[in-house]
Amino acid sequence: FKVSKVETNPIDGQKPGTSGLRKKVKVFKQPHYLQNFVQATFNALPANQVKGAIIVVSGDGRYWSKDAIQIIIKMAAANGVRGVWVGLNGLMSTPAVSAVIRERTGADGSKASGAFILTASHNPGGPHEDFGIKYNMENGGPAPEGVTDKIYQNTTTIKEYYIAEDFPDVDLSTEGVTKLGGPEGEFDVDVFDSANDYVKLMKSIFDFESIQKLVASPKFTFCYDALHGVAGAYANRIFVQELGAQESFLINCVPKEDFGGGHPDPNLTYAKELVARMGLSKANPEANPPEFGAAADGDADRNMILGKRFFVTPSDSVAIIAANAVKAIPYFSSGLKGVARSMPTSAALDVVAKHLNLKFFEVILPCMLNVPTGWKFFGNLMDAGMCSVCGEESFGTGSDHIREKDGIWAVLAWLSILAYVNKDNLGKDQLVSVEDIVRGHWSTYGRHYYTRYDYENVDSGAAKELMANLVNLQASLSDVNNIIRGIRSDVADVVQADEFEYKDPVDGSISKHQGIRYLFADGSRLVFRLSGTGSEGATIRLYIEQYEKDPSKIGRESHEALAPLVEVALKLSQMEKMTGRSAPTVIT
Ligand code: VG1
Ligand code: CO
Repeated sequence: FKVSKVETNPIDGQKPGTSGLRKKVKVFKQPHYLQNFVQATFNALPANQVKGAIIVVSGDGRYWSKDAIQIIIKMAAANGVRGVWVGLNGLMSTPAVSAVIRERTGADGSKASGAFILTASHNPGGPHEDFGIKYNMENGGPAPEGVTDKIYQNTTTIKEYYIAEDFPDVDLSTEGVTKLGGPEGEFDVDVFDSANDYVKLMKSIFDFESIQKLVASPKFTFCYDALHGVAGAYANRIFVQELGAQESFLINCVPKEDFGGGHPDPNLTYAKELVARMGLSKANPEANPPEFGAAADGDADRNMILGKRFFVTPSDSVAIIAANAVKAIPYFSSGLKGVARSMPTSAALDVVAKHLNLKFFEVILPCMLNVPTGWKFFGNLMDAGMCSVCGEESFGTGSDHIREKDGIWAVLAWLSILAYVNKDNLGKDQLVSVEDIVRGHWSTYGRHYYTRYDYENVDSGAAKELMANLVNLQASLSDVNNIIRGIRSDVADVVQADEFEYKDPVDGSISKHQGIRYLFADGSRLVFRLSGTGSEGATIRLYIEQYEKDPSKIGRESHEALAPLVEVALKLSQMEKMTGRSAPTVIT
């Protein structure tokens, strides 16, 4: 076949956000739109990661993925790539892509040097919804800012792209290698089921036998909701075939291009069916909920963990995993290298890190770091051997087994903890529940009351103004405290107010304006950020946190405990006046 050089012009707005370029499908379908971005990426990479290299192309299966995969294969061939690895039916979860880059070896011993991941994660899919693309590097993690900046620069100057137009479409529904001669010699497309690679990796981390014993106990019931995302392509294999769960424990586990019309975001608002099954819906009370529930987002890197009538905040989840990892998960048995969380994530993990250092397990070089949101910031720490377990309040949890957050890994981590604490209990009447584990954790470490308010699709101008006002206010702490006194008398004083700035301890790079922080004398916190993953308007995120050490006060309802801080946050930011919103779109 022949290579066509197609003339093109730069298209505005191709700057990748927190996790790649995410736009409406109709934007991606514009002539040259995807092609410009893909060529800009090839041009941004070192030549040896393109010419003669193997790249992975796959995604969460959302609408338009298959067309995009065929286009990228043709462009890869034309740019001198030697082979493309594609998940069966174009499906691969984001964590599986990371695992495949790091672990998979081709028939001839080759390794992949990077991946195009086609996902808009937790954003809805379908002809009128979102599509997305991001590039992951050789370490299996998202391209660092240096590379995404270069990609963006290239999109602003691009004049031509290369494509093998007469290259036949590849059948993505059959496993196997298609050998086709490329312009530069060999060119193969390898279609394979990444569940094999992923299961192999999970088995090297967790004790599947102990989880099987838990799952086999008739008292242990479970519900896993893939929200019709790509997690469904792994769920049956892992939970049913490997661990022996009943098929009826899985819901919405058939991947769909439009996620069944839903919003594939694993939280209490969007994972409605699971929330009802777990007995957490007031309108729809369930008489006998399962012991354990979990959900994933579209690309399966996020997770929500639930117990019977009980919600585990993601900030608590990572703290509890870290506190139990050494004894419950073989991969960590020799200790944690360090733990990290994103800045808006609660400090529950910090408290665990301090304890681990003092008395709990033998820990090698424990360190605790706060990073900006976006998984790429964790990758550097992991590559440098500084971090074993990390998490974000946004339902992201993971470890250094790969360089992405990992939804199914988090579920297996919780199953491992449940299996560990119940190992002598399986014959008894009552299992130690998820709720018991969390309450036990609070009584040891104290509780971080935590909530996040999201205002989605707010007018961009209004959102920017709200943020600018909050920054201006930070100039005088005494003014801030006067305003707060006028709102409520029962909150502590603000002792520090700033914009979060992160200096990467590994490469020294500095990321500024990573969130507006108000820190209170009692450890409470308000954080305001604008989302970098939306595709329309602006999304304001408000994070509210309060630490309670007194064991007699850790059992309150979260919204009651946080009411004073919520009121302060809304009035201080003039949320309703500036955005016209009297309530957030989503509360988590
Ligand atoms: C959100 C989350 C952030 C996460 C990012 C990518 O970003 O807040 O914690 O890293 O999504 O997750 P933002 O900028 O919208 O707040 V995913 O599952 O969308 O790759
Ligand atoms: Co995701």
